[in-house]
Amino acid sequence: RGAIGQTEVNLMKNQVTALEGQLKALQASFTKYQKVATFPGGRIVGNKVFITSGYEGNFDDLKQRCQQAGGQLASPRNSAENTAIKDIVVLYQKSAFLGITDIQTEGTFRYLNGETIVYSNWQAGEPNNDHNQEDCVEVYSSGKWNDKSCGEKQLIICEF
Ligand code: 293
Ligand code: CA
Repeated sequence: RGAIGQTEVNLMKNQVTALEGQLKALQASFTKYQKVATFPGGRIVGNKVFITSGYEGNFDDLKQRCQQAGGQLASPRNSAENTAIKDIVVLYQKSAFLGITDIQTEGTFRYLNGETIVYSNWQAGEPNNDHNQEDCVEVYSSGKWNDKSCGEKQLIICEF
């Protein structure tokens, strides 16, 4: 187990220089793709990207389409994420379904993975389970939430 020689040091210096170049290229490419992802109906919050295709459908349809694309229905965990979703609702002038329901237990709203929600932004008087058939959650252009029948057609917003 000898000391690291000059040859190894020079090899490593070359490798660091090569990696620096690759990192710079990757950063430039990433910056470009962030612009692509946000034009015009996308929003980036932290590591999450929220985006719509403009498609409208019922909850099961939208859930399936986000999953098929490798993401999931938008599931805001804080106000910054909710604002990003609201911005997209305003842009498309159509309410959107979230990846949140109380299908499992009436009155307990959960993310699609079964975790109970850590953040909410209900409109006053909601959730009211109107006609005893509202297990899904729509976001209004105000950003406020309303529980709504899962069979209604809403705007798709996925998160990746
Ligand atoms: C009722 C009372 C309304 C409310 C509505 C929604 C339906 O009609 O004030 O806006 O329910 O909660 O999801
Ligand atoms: Ca309601």
